[in-house]
Amino acid sequence: MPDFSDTLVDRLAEADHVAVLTGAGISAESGIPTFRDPGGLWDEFDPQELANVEAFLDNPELVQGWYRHRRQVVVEAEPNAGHQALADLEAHVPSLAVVTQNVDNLHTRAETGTVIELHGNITDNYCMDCERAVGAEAVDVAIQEGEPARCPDCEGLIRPDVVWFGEMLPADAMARAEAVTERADVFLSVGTSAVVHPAAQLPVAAREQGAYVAEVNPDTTGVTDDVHETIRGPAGDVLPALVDAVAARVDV
Ligand code: BV8
Repeated sequence: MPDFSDTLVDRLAEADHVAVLTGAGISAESGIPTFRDPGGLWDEFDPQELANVEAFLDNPELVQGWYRHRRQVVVEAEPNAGHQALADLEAHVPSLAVVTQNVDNLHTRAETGTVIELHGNITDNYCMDCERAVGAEAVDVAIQEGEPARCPDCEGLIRPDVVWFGEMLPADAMARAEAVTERADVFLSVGTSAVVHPAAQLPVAAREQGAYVAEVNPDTTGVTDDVHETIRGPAGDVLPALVDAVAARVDV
């Protein structure tokens, strides 16, 4: 049985506003590799080679191919018990917001009501020049022909609608994430190494404004020293048990 405290269950049962920051770890049990774990995405590739504009312009076909591969993994993946537990939690708290660093769409596919995507979404692509949206199939066809995928309107390079290193996060998503963090009574940090900023700052900001902050992760992270409670375990085990405990407390 995952070892969370009665305090956390009580705080969640009494909370008006709950915010949850998620990272790649919540999708690990859906078969999507994380970034920094052994065998993760960065094991194969150096982030400087792939997740930034310079790398993309230097070798668009490699980066487009990497995202195409990741899109295929994501499309074949299913939300797991951890995603589902967060969707279920919505029935037991007045307001829940999931702020995700993930680009895999799995919180949305688990039908969580409020999902704030800080780093974009891998299913969407757009032209770097005219910025029109371009379907993933246009990318797939071009790559199969051994060419970088280009915009059907202006021939500009097509890129995934994700935030690369050195790029600003979408202003509206960041503003919404800061707002739900600011008013949270309870803030959960789930499945993130908490090394990428500005997302990694959110659990710290939550604690500073008075939220009860707990972390769900098999390992220590960049915010382990900043949270009130650390629950060591996989999200797919911890979150369903936690939501069951909250439901039992709320529904009495
Ligand atoms: C920006 C692209 C303005 C999309 C990604 C302040 C301080 C230091 C550095 C900076 C700073 N401000 C800005 C920076 C620079 C940089 C940064 O943070 N660098 C770090 C690495 C030092 N940030 C930026 O460039 C951001 N832009 O701030 O613009 C600016 C710019 C320059 C300079 C100043 C200001 C842009 C950040 C977004 C970058 N894009 N990816 C894509 O291809 O997906 S980052 C990448 O890491 C992913 O998006 C991912 O979401 C993100 C975070 O990783 P995690 O999700 O945490 O995944 P990770 O593998 O690391 O950890 C998984 C965890 O899960 C582990 O802890 C593991 O134990 C756990 N786990 C495993 N299994 C389970 C589990 N947990 C639960 N259950 C399980 N079963």
